[in-house]
Amino acid sequence: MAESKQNSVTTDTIAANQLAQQVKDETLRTWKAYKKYAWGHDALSPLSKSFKDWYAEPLYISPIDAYSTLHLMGFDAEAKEIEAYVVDSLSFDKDIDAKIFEVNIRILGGLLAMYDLSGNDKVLDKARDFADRMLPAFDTKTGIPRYWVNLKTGKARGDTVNVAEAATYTMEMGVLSYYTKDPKYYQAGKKATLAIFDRRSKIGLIGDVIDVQTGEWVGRQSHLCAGVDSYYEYLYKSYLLFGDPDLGIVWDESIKKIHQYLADDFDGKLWYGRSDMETGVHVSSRITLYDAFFPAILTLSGDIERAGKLQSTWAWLWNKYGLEPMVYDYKTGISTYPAYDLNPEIIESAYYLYHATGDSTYFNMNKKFWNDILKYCRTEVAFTSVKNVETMEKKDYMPTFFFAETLKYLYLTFSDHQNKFIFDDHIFNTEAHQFKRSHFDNNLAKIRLGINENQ
Ligand code: DMJ
Repeated sequence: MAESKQNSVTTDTIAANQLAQQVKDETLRTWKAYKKYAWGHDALSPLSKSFKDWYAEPLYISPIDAYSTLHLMGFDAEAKEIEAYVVDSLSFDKDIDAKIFEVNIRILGGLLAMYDLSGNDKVLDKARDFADRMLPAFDTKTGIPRYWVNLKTGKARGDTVNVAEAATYTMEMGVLSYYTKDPKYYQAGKKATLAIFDRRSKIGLIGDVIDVQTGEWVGRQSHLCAGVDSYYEYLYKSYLLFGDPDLGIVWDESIKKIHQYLADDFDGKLWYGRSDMETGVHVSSRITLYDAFFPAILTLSGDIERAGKLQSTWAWLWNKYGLEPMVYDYKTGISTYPAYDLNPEIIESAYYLYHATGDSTYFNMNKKFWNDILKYCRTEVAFTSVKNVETMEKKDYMPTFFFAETLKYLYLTFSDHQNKFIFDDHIFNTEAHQFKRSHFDNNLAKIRLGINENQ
């Protein structure tokens, strides 16, 4: 018996190593395609073997997103090449209006992880320069940033934002404050977060869309779906990383309300739907694949049982189609937006659960998800999004987060047994850029981030 167990462990280990190697090989193949067809631009168009930029001028988003994954996988030459380009050739002095939420999690988050991993002071200078260009957006009556900011002029516009766009800044801004010893960044991010929480209803729920000047709710549905998701994610993760008790209080209050008003047992499965923020009454069963981040946060906060139950709901949905639809109504069983854009969330949650429990169910989930991605999204040179998970018709676009998140979480799952990556010493931003917890001393954070426990 002992021998056969030994053999089976060995066989499992070999299989896991092979999967990890396969993800690495595919990452390198995809990176080479980006370099060949899209170098210097934001994203690869894998079918036309061309590129797409988000704005009139490129911001180099794919490489900045790819760096932390290439580094983690040991592709040192490729990572160094990105670092050198960022330091020597990349200027953010561009007359373009950038979406503040997206560039925060991808560019500022990516640059800060690059600094955390490389220790290159010039990278930190770039990150600070970029954040300084973002900060004018936070100059509003509420402290919630406007939607767009011009990177050259600082002129901001867009007074209506969703909650994720309003308040997903504490981690990047906190890391920057820690390293620059200037609290202004964290204070701006925290002010925006508290501005959302302070506008909760009598029963303690928040809405989903807000006016940054008046502070009035424009959308009054409460949920944790796309458009809100990372607000909750950053409450807990930033609390863990910096030890700010204010964020801990907001998280504790919020998570109770989420379970009380949004959880919905339907057809033998656990879902989290949409409720009216004033009454708590369920108003919609429309969910998005982004919501699959939630089992990961539940796992991180120690709620493994609930995380496992929810994760099995998400795996069921994936397996219903063979990939995951972007928008789905769990009561009608219909997807109103059936695209799959190579998103990472369900894979991220399976990774957290596998690491926390060692249960092979979660390893096998990610093996299945990876095999489906290989089957439906792999192209001659890279991977691409899918227009419709019912027909598997392909789009011609590879989002930058495929490098940052999806490939990384797959690799981490399959290489978890190698113990090379110390999960407990890391926190990922919402774009999966990793930061070492041991780099952030909570006592120093109090000073550098301006955290005042008596506030
Ligand atoms: C990523 O850009 C981030 O994870 C964001 O928070 C929402 N999800 C996308 C990828 O699906």
